[in-house]
Amino acid sequence: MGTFSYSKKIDEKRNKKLKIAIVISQWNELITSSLLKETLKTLIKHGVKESNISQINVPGSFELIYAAKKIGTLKKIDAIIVIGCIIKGKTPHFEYISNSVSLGIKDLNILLEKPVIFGVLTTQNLEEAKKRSTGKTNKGSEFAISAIEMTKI
Ligand code: DLZ
Repeated sequence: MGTFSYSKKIDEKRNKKLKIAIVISQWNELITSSLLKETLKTLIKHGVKESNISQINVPGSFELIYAAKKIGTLKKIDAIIVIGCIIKGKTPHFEYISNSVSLGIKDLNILLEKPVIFGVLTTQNLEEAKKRSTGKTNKGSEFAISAIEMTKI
């Protein structure tokens, strides 16, 4: 599994002004709510004001694309983080949804004038999803730091 470490100096003064939108899928809500919690904690720890973070819930990961596109047309948002969890099941849905979502978010990064961070877990089972959304391996912190860093470009 890949690792992520980011040790650049944190510019809290700068980050105070950032406006971040987070779009959260309600499918596998146990996982996405835990990812969201860690994302929020990390953004705030790095100086982003809670009042500058907006949250939009969508039914499933497929809907992340539309909601991110819509919020992305707002000038006052500096970065968007989409959070979802797609778990492999017995149907081919996993491939269809994960391919569509990753390509859809990639397209938004080309179309929109702001970064869209891909905070979607795609896992073989629930255990794997739990591992990536709890404790020290909670991926939410990576999503938050990626969003902050991308606003510098
Ligand atoms: C339908 C579906 C399935 C089978 N699995 C997931 C999943 O593991 N994770 C997820 O976020 N969403 C899933 N969905 C729902 C779709 O993303 C979407 O909400 C519906 O197909 C309605 O458009």
